[in-house]
This record gives sequence, C-alpha cells and structure tokens, in this order.
Amino acid sequence: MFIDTAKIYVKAGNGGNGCVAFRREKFVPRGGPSGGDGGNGGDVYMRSSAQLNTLLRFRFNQHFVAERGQHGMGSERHGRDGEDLIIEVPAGTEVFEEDRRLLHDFQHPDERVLVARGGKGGRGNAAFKSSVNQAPRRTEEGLPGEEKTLRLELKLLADIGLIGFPNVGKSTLISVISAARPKIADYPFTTLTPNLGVVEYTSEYHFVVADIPGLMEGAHRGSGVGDRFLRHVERTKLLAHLIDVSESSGRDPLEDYRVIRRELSLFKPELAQKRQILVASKLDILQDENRLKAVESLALREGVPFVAISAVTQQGIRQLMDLFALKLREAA
Ligand SMILES: Nc1nc2c(ncn2[C@@H]2O[C@H](COP(=O)(O)OP(=O)(O)OP(=O)(O)O)[C@@H](O)[C@H]2O)c(=O)[nH]1
Ligand SMILES: [Mg+2]
Repeated sequence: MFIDTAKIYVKAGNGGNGCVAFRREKFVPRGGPSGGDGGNGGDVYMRSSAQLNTLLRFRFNQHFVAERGQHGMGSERHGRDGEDLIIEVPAGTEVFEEDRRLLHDFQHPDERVLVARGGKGGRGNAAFKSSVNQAPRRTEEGLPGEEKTLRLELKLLADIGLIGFPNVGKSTLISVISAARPKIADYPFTTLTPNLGVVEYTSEYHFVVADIPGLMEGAHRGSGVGDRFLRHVERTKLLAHLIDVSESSGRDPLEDYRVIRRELSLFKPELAQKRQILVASKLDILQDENRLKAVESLALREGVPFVAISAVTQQGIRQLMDLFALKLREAA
C-alpha cells in the first residue's frame, strides 16, 4: 500500500489581553474601571474534502497559524475574536499527534474536527470591580493558543489504472508522468506488484495513477501473474488500456484489445463496464501506420476516447494528461 505523508505545524490564536482603563468624564473626578476583555484566539480546524486526493499541497505549506484575539480597549470595548482557520485535507486522511496517538480518522468528506483550540481572551479591569475595590488595576493576559505538530497519513487510492499486456510500456508511462520510478525492462512481467504515481497536472489538481502487472490470456484463471492485481484497479474511476501498436510486440493490436477486454469481463463484469481510454503506445518505433489506424477506428467504433503516445519521445503525453483530467472530472 502506497502511503502519502505530511508533517504540519498548527497554532491556534492567542487570546487578547485585558485592558486597564478608567472612565474620564468631565464632571466625574474619579471614573470607574473601564478596561475591556481581550478577544478569544481563533481555533484551528481540519475538514475533509472529496475534491482533494493527495497530501502534496502540504509539501509547500506546512505552517498554519490562526489569528490572535484583539486586546481589550478602553470604554469597556472588548477585543474582536480571532478568525478560525480551516485546513482542508482529503477524505481518508488520518491525523496523528506527535506521540503517534490518533487524533482523527477522516473517513468521509465534510467531517470537521478541532485540532488546536484558541486561547481565551483575558479580562479587563472593568471585570474586577467589586464593592471593596472600586478602582481595580488588575487585568488578565490572554492565554496562549494550543500549538502542535501533526502527522498526516493518507492511503492513496488510484484514480486511473493502467492495464494491458506485459511489456506494452505501462511502467515507462508512469515514470514519465510522475515521480514513480518502477523497474522497466524489455521482458514481460517486469512489474510484479503495483506502483502508484502522483501526477501533478496543475499545482492545484493532482491525480493518482496505478501501474499494475501485465495481463494475458487466461489471467482470470491465474495465468501469468494472474488477476490478483486487478482488484487494485477495481476502485479506480478510469482505466487506461495500453496497446503496443508497434511491430515489436509481435502480436496483432486488435487481438490484444479483445483479449484484455475479455479477461476484464471474465474477472468481473463491472470492470469491463468502467470508463476507459485507449492508448496506443510506442509510436516512435511503429513502421506500418495501418496498425495505428486500425486501433484508432476500433476506438471510434467502440466509442472509446483514444490517444497515441510515445513515452520515449513524449509525443502525445500532454494530450493524454488532458484527457485523463477531463475524464476524471466527468467521472467525479
Ligand atoms: N521505443 C519505445 N520503447 C518503449 C516505449 N515505452 C516503453 N518502451 C520499452 O518497452 C519495454 C517494456 O516497458 P515497460 O514500461 O517495462 O512495460 P510494462 O508494460 O510495464 O511491462 P510489464 O511490467 O512487464 O507488464 C522497455 O524496454 C521499455 O523501454 C516507447 O514509447 N517507445
Ligand atoms: Mg511494468
């Protein structure tokens, strides 16, 4: 399981100090105490969002400090409370205290939890007036807001699953579009366990791609590395089916398509129903253009979005990422 982690520092706002003041009125020689209370410091909350899917944003922003309360003022005016701060995290995030104690497990979107409480504002001298002390000079200081270091953990779920025959270039693709560095080699079944990569489509929008071991005829019965890994793409929103259109596969690309589709439906019909994109790979070493055209018209007939790429020359990679982002938004 691929786990995204982040460490952040949160600090709730300090309370504002109480104020010492006395009324000054024209004909009143000794006015009463009039220092107002300080405002409370802002709290820090965390809220889970269905829109976020990685902790990547915390790589650039690790400090979260809520506003302090305003100090009290004369004429019994109270300081304004500090604004609360809300930190958005992906649903699925677990939040731990420094001692590894679980503070909260955000299982669903729109959960809101207090993680650091703001300091209470101090009372001004007006609050200390009593029958025995008509002119108190006493005030309280605002209390400090809570501060802590939190560790966030998120089990990444893939948005997109890369599937296809062995050796068609799935791992090469994920290494080109993300920071994942899986083993790549010119033999089948190089990949034996799934790899996940985070694609930073824009600074705000990221998605997670899973590269799984290659499939083959009979995979649903356990041939090759079998269908064990198909469950890793069961919860994805989109499948990208890679087909090596070059002669180097030694197979017919159309037949490859049919074999994989059949394996998907034999494994689980719902998988075959999932949204898919057809990706023709290894364009740079393709000789007979008709092989590409055949796959393109197949995609047209099946009504499946289609992109041709070369992970080596990067041709078509941008279009593929645009299509991924577009289809994921449609699926959301
Ligand atoms: N010329 C060319 N070769 C590529 C391209 N993409 C991948 N390859 C080569 O194809 C071979 C297989 O690539 P991998 O990325 O390991 O393929 P895979 O689909 O992950 O294979 P398995 O893990 O075995 O299922 C490697 O030798 C790659 O260098 C491409 O766009 N052009
Ligand atoms: Mg691989």
